[in-house]
Amino acid sequence: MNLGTPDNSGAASLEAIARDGSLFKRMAVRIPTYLTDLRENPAWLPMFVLARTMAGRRIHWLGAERARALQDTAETMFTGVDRQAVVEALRSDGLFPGLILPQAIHEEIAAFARRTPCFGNFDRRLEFMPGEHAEAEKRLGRSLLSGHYFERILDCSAALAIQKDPLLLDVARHYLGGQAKLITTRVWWSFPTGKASDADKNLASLGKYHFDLDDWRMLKFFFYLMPVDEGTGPHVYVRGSHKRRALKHQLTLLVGHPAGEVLDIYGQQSPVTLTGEAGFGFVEDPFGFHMGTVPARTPRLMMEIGFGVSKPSRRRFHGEPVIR
Ligand SMILES: O=C(O)CCC(=O)C(=O)O
Repeated sequence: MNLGTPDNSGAASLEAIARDGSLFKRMAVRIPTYLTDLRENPAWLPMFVLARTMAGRRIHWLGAERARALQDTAETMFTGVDRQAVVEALRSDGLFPGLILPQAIHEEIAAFARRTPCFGNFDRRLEFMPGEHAEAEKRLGRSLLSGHYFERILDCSAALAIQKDPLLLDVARHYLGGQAKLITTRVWWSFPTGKASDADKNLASLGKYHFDLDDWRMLKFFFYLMPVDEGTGPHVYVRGSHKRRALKHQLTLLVGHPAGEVLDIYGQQSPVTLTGEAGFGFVEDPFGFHMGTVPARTPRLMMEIGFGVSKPSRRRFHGEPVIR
């Protein structure tokens, strides 16, 4: 057994302090949001602690109700998509990458986004027109990695049409259980910017594999509203990582982990980089590791419709953290 020399253990404790320091920095940006979540809904705490463990999740899944048939008999815009095939792909891979929006729908949302001011880095004080990103960075004196619409997106009828599409709720009920409900609707830009801070990347969920812990069970539908290639910050999902979890990824406060560590455990061949034309959509179980990437060349415009099983938070509905 190697107990280590005094020098070695000194170095090890320095390393541990540095690690804790960086852990604290990574968590610090989210702490105001966590405290507000706790104040708004005390049931958030047991979820936040236990939903990262496989045992806690399995117990919660036991309470999943049978999916009821939808009351809403409206036509879906996703013609030709078989709900059962989507649910089976979600169960096996955590991902189904085969949804396509009608052209009129994605064009209407993109036009709305181009003419509507958005909020930079989730901060309502940093308002700018998306077409004036470079000028806004100069005017505001800081890099702007993301631009969110928050509740403004509810003024766009095409966005509401996707949110209310019966296929999405039907998939959610058959995957998450009969309690499934809408918990998020958000549209945002990710911008190429050389100087984004780690805190901004962390808040925007860009550049680091992580899993989501906003509810016990969740499903997220994502849609690209403009074409996304390798230079547009594509989303990446680690196939299969939603149904198994290394102990070190259960017994940790952090949801984000380095790529090397994630891929060593869940498989070098597992990441799927999702590129596609305007209108391309996919649905994922966000307990699986995933991330957005920072656009290298072209801004990305994306929509998310999320489902969960607990009471939704009004603030989180549009993806808004608490910024200090
Ligand atoms: O911007 C992206 O592609 C990632 C979004 C994300 O990670 C999330 O919503 O949890």
